[in-house]
Amino acid sequence: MIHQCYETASKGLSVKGVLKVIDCPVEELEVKTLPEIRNYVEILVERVFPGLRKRIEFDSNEPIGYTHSLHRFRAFVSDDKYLGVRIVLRSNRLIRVLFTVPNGFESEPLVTLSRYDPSRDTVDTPVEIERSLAPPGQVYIDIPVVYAILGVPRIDLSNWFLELNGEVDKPTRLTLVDLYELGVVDMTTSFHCVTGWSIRRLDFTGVPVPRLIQLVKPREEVRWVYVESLDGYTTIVPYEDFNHEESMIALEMNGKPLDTLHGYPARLVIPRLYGWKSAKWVSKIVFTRKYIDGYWEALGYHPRGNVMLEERFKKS
Ligand SMILES: Nc1nc2c(c(=O)[nH]1)N[C@H]1C(S)=C(S)[C@@H](COP(=O)(O)O)O[C@H]1N2
Ligand SMILES: [Mo]
Repeated sequence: MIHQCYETASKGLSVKGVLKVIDCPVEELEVKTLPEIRNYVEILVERVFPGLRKRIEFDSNEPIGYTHSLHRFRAFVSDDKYLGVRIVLRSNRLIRVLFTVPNGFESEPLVTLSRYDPSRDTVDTPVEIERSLAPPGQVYIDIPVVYAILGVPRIDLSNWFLELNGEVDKPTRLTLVDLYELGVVDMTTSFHCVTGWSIRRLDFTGVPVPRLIQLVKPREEVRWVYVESLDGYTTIVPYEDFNHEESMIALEMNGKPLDTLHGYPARLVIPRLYGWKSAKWVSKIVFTRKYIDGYWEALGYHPRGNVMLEERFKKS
């Protein structure tokens, strides 16, 4: 059922009281009903954290595209302390379980911990968005859903910079004026959230990423781009997808400066990857050879997230 797990963490998750995440691929189990899933939660908690006194409570569930669903439970170890349990299903197969371990939680998992290797999950050649059709498992809606998992940060423009550093020849710090002076372009694109909604057309104005790349000159070894936002949100993007002609640091949406809710003063827009890679209120971009989980990647979401390949969750 479970052979190995990964231990991971992310700074945004720690803000939410999560010390670490134990992420375990599960050899496919067939499930038909929520009570069955709940039974498996008991078995899986016992497998990974044996002997903990526990009471399992259902929290919530939701579809992720047409093919996947996410089911959240709580495994109480005392009256008020619980492990978060996230179950990922593909159709009627239970394929992954993640335990969110809260601060101050004492027990260690009794499983082999290995190192997650993102290269195994990114062997497929990236596929571009097909403009005429909705991507697999997505439905078009009219108005983007606003997400701010760590809240909407307060912005003080006199103190705001976009920092670009890491394994680069020219670490750089740009103000909003500097970004405009680099030259902005207009782009109309579709946008796709991993939960299954898409927007057919959004008009963005911003700096194409390749222009920033020319400026900072990442070294040859760079493979990943780790993005940090003012709210503490983080995500990771393959360098190849980041340095793509359609990727931009957007400053305007639909002809106006970005709304605060949509990431003012600057957000990333990478149309061919799921929306969680398009970090809002972006403040720092780090070029690195090393893979690091961001907020959602630490919760089992895919290192790349190519929309046409339906890379919703990690596979290995
Ligand atoms: N800082 C930050 N950026 C974020 C998020 C977030 O919660 N915080 N949510 C992501 C997700 S999951 C999606 S789908 C898009 C949604 O963009 P919107 O809120 O502008 O519609 O923002 C992404 N960028
Ligand atoms: Mo999303």
